[in-house]
Amino acid sequence: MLRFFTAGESHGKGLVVIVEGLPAGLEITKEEIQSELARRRLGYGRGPRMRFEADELTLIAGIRHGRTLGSPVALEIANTEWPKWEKEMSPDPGRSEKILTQPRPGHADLVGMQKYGFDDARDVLERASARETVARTAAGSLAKALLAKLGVSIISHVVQLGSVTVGDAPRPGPEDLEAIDESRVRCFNPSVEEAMVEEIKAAAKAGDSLGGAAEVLVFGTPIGLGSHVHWDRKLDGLLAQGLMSIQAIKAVSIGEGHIVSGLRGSQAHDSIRWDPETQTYVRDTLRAGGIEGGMSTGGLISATAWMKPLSTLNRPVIKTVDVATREETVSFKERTDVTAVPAMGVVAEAMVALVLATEAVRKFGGDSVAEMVRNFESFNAHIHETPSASKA
Ligand code: EPS
Repeated sequence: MLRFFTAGESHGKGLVVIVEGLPAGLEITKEEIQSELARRRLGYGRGPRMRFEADELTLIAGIRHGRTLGSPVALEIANTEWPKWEKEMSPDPGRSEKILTQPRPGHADLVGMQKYGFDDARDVLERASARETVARTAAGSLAKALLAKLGVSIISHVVQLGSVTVGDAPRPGPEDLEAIDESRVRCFNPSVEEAMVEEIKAAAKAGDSLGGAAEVLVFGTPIGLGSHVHWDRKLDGLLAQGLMSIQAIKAVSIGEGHIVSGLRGSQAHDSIRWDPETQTYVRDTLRAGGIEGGMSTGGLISATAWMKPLSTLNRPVIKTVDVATREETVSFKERTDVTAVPAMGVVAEAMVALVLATEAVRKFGGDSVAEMVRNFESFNAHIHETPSASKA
């Protein structure tokens, strides 16, 4: 079984991630992981911290001479800002001189303080922070490398930023990722890119924040990841959980799930045809997003995640209460991003990769990548024998 754990606070010494269950012999380099971390920093509208905080990566365990050993992989991403925070975030006994008693609405602050019995919101917000997505992105790069061995590639693009959407613009293909990453908002439709940037500029001027949505597309998914047999094995459910767990995500749709619910059944499904040329079953539409009955159909997977506008604003206007006095106040001003939607797409790719790699390991198994690929090829060689209609 493939699983991963992250640890680390936003202004702590660093983040660590352990990925367990990767087969042996997977080629991976520090540069590959580092380049995914760099992609997560993209996007117009990020705060000043993106300029001065470097994601300093160290491969700690599980990789030797550029290949996984089959043992747990441990990675560390140091916070280069640590010297400034060493006293405030010290693990040694003591107490902060700057207790935060004004929980910011929309964050984990208040309920986290109540649940864990803290009087300092920093005890909650440090771990709730989306800085943790650095560790997920690093883990996701390993999952992507494994999936690539099965011919799978994953991209994302921003489909909404604030009130600007891409509309019916054509979907990008795997070869378009570079162009998407070059866009200031990671949007594939150049005609709306400027409007998105303008909306970010206007929100920044007003000290406000913006949400939006990114679609993740998966090309070349094997048939049959996930299962219909149990609620917690359904691939759409697993993807929804993975995406919803990203900080500030409030809605997830698989394929056109958010649209087809308003249509008639005759308009809401993907018809199936046999393609003699490729010797595969094909669905020409993407309404189910490549997943039927909780299993991947082998077609393009589409999953979209919607992010709320970040709740930390540069203009403190949202009402809250000082928990020390119970007096009304406004949410304190913390340096923040205007929007993180372009970066969220990269994190969403990582979560989708981790879910799919977990299911691929479950289905094809194998202690080495070579064994896993053999199992995968064997499954593929027989896939269209059942049902045997094509032979009739
Ligand atoms: C974050 C708030 C900001 C972001 C941070 C996530 O941090 P700060 O208030 O220290 O500037 O910059 O994101 C990252 C550091 C990162 O690497 O993504 C939050 O509260 O979630």
